[in-house]
Amino acid sequence: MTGEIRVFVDLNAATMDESKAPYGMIENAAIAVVGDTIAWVGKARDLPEMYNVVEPESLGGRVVTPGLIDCHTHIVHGGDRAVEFEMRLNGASYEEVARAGGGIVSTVKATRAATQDMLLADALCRVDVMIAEGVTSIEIKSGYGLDIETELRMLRVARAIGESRPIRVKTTFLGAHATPAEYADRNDAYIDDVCIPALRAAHDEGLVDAVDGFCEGIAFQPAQIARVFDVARELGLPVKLHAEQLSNLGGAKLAASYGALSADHIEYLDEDGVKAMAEAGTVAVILPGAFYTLRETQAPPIDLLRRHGVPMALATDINPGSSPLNSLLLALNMGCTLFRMTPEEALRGATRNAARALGLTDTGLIAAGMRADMAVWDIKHPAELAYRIGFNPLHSRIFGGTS
Ligand code: DI6
Ligand code: FE
Repeated sequence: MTGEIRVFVDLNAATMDESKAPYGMIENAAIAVVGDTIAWVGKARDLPEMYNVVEPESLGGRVVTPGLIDCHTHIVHGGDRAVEFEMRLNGASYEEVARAGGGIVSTVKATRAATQDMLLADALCRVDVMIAEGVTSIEIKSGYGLDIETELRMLRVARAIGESRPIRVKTTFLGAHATPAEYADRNDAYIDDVCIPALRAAHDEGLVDAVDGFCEGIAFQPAQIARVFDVARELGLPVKLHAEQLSNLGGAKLAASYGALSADHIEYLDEDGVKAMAEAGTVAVILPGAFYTLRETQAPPIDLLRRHGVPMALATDINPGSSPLNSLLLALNMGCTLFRMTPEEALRGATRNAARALGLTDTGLIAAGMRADMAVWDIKHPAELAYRIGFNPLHSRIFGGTS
């Protein structure tokens, strides 16, 4: 390892290492960083002599966690759906909203009309809120273009976000998010004419890190998702899937059969699907924001996931319709309060397991060899991160070893 050496002391390190105490907690710890990599972490009294070459930096007894990771976002999009939100609360039905041009259709229209610079400026406002909450990695999906050019533009914006801010971006192609108006009732034709060609073009341009789909009665059937996943496999891209959000079409089982990184939402997941995910090592991404916004009643099977050892991640699913949730900390609180996850499960869901859901092996954990992506908090116990509602105790963020 080469680069500047930094040594942090007077801290309690919630390393999230599962083999240690709860939260992988090391009290009265020290962390040595060389360049952008964690070189050593342990009790301060055990700090190796070789790191006594620099003036240690005191963190004032604060708690340090891995940088937070939001592993499921639609943070790039045009426009917003505030008026639709108001219509619904004034009694309009989902159908009346749709007839008035609401729903995903309205976001597609706004996204197609926006330039790359407009989409970037809009998204950066939301990304800055995430950064201010200690997020160091974020996943960003396409899926509001639903034509080749706009899907590519969304992914170019996602890449530009990673170049414009101290945050790591993993992109996901979500052409199979919805069928655009010009292909109404012609889902298969849309998959053939637009979705798959857009995926190939995006891959050729180096814009795609993973491929996703929306497997639901109002979106795409498993057989249609499989056609997109077959192309992803041909291109050597990992897959993930919006599955069992509103019904059980066997989406999670399909995703697991492709060795998916994750199956997301999964409110209607059954034990058969849980077992398939466990066998495939597929992460369950829990998305309380959509459940809360849509006032759903079917919670994801947290106990089944625990029993079968399926890793659980937690994310905002920030999108202008079903989950306009810009706070990963609030998502932690929702995961606990709405779905009865423990605060430790919630924090692991926004660090170690969120990294797993993105196929990242060098972050989400404070350990030697991992990227020095960390968050320093004005809290006494890590449970405070899920406990408080609408409170951001971030003191400072370290991204790639730099504050
Ligand atoms: N599931 C959802 O809840 C969102 N997309 C998806 O796959 C809905 C997105 C929107 O309402 O704009
Ligand atoms: Fe989503």
